[in-house]
Amino acid sequence: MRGKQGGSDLRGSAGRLLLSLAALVAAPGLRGQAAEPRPNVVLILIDDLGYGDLGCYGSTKHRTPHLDRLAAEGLRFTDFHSNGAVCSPTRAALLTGQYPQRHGIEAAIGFTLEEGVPLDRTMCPEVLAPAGYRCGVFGKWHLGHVTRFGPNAQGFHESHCSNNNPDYHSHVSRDGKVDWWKDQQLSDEPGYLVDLVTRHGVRFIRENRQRPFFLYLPQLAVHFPYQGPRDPPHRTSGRKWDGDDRYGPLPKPEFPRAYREMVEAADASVGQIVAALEETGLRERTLIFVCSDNGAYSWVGSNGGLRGQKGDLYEGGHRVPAIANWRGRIAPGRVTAETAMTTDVFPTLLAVAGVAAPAGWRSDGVDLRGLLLRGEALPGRTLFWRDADEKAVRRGSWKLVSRAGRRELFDLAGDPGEARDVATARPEIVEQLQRELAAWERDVAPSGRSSAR
Ligand SMILES: [Ca+2]
Repeated sequence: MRGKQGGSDLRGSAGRLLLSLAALVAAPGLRGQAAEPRPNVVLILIDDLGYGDLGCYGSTKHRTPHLDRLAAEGLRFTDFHSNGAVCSPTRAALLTGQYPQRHGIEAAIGFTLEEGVPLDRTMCPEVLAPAGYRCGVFGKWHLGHVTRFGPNAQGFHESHCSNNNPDYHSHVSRDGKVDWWKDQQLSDEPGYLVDLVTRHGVRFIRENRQRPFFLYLPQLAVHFPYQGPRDPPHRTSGRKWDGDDRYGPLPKPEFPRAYREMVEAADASVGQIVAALEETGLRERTLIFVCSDNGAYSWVGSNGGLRGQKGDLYEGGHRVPAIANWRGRIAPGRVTAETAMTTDVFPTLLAVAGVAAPAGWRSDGVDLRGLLLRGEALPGRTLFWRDADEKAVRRGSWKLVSRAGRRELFDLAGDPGEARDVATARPEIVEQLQRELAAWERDVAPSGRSSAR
């Protein structure tokens, strides 16, 4: 068929007519493409935000009108998962579209200069930039020390970032050093860190209104130290802040108050970013995606009744809020129970941008565009989490949690709180998930360690 109808057979008047018709059909599309620039992407990651921390996810403690509105005017996920239960693995998955284990990142990265996502791995901006995107990141990097594994070395054109979670006012990290870097060079500036992230984000939007951009805003809030905008600075340079003093200057009973102010500051930041998109006329040309990198610590935040907290492979550690908003493209008022993960973000951005995946690169995630734009169901698949000896596998509503030498099986459809272990009753499902886990571990392990880290 292909040979018969191919170009070499399009001879004579009939062939010319066919070519003319083809040109007529193609022309509006080509003109449309030329007239319409590629869409922008604003990716906002809120640090340690729990499943129950936003109004639109049931919080009665925090006022989050901007995120609630973004959800009401877009798509809200009820079954979205971070790849890790702590910061770095999820961030690695978000920007590479692959399981963090492939990059040797399974735990939170410390202050060592030797650990980070290897520079030879492909991150979103390295694919978007050649397609004409201006790429900026402002906030918490935490994918390796920025002087060695920083965002500019991974394709971002500009960055102003921390390695870790510095004091919100003094910008001193737990290692006793100022931690605020512009383009991988130490460059401190005064201000509450949540506001600095917003300020850089707004400036970036205004400066790049004439061309497509990818703006990644990994907010420092709501990770400790617990400091609202009006709380005092705490950490000073030259000593470590690794004991209980790492949580900030406040007595423990005041943590929830500061935490609320931080959630609300992150929400206000989202409001300002959206306002900047409105002001520049880019709202209809911009996909906004918001999610968290892991669950909340339950002594300050809420995981919405899920079991466990940050650091756990129960749902409270990795089921997180996620909101997609794109005025005119994503229908308002939708809620989806489709199961998605941070590895899905990269392939989704490529699809939205109309940019081909690089040769030889394969994502562990799926493109969510059909779900976002048309409400299409996602393909069935098995998802995996691992933090050293703690592991979890999810297929459909079944979830196997393996920890401390014990395997528990939960049916999340009727038991989202993982209260009833049915491993004994359903050994065949335990066996099947265990087999898939073993195969996944064999798959990710060999390339997970790099000598060039
Ligand atoms: Ca985190």
